[in-house]
Amino acid sequence: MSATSSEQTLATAVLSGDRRALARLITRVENRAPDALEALAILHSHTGRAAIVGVTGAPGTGKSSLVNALALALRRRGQTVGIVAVDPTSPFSGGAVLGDRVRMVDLAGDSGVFIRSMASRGSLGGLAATTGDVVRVLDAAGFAVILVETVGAGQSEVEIARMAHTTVVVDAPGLGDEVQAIKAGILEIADILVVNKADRPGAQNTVRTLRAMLELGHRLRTGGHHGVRAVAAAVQAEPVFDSWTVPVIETVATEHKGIDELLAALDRHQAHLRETGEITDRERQRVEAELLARLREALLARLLAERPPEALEKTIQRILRRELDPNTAVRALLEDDLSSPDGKG
Ligand SMILES: Nc1nc2c(ncn2[C@@H]2O[C@H](COP(=O)(O)OP(=O)(O)OP(=O)(O)O)[C@@H](O)[C@H]2O)c(=O)[nH]1
Ligand SMILES: [Mg+2]
Repeated sequence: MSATSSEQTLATAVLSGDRRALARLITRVENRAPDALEALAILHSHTGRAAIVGVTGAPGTGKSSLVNALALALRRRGQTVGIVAVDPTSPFSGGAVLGDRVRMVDLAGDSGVFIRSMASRGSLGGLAATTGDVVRVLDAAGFAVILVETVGAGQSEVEIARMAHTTVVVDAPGLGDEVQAIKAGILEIADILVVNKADRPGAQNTVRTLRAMLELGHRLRTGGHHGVRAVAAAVQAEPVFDSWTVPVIETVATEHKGIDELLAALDRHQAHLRETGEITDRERQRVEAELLARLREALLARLLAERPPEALEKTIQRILRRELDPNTAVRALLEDDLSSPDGKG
């Protein structure tokens, strides 16, 4: 049997709902097994039906607890749920010790739920690309909702959050100062803001701060006090994006409080995306970003494979010795012309 036909068999099994085949294929996708690409190619035409929801936020805010509670609520409505939890790599994520981190045990044994934890360390070929492929497999496998949990710190995590149709940013009261910077970076990608741990002191403060930040962001986007014409121009330029008001929802994930409200907000946002046509824009942006990222990666890999293995290190050394400047080095590497004494042809 050729590799192609065994991958075809695996893809067909995934499409027919075979959970073991699904787990096996995802492992191959994670390992970037070359023949997994065959299966992904087959599955692609079966994707596009799932609602993809990103859940992101600072370490320990309660993302996993929320995902767990949301998944249970979705199951109660009869929807199937795929969960991808991307384990943190960032130094910030030492926040919650491993034993303290929520395991999604409530969902174990339910065949309508599939949970996958992905180790972000040492992920070959880029974490965002791999997560994108895992989500694609779950989409093709027919899960109605796919929840993707990432710690909202670092470029690739933000990139992952952007793959979602709806991005939920989770905050909580009583976080340390180091977390404020993380928050600033991810607030702007929020479609829905959640203040979890609303049972803790200071929750109302967090809600007020977030509302103020949202209000400020909104005013900056729409031109604010710069006069009617500026506002009109901004509204004209971006009529769709500003028609959604980001809600701030309080939850106590561990007690399943506020989950119905969160679910209602998710439904509203999905409806908004469809009614305004923004879903098409988002998907186009997503495809473009993904294509460019993969192309960049492939071109770089091809270029480096075509050059002698020491070319890169030699170039670095020459730049360090001030014999070569980075711009000239790039041109020389592209033209495969590093042999000439002045580093240029
Ligand atoms: N008091 C209170 N504790 C909560 C709530 N939600 C989660 N927790 C606790 O907060 C801790 C961290 O929760 P997780 O759900 O693991 O948080 P997380 O954001 O997924 O954490 P990382 O994935 O490590 O970034 C756990 O001990 C939870 O039991 C809540 O609403 N109220
Ligand atoms: Mg977690």
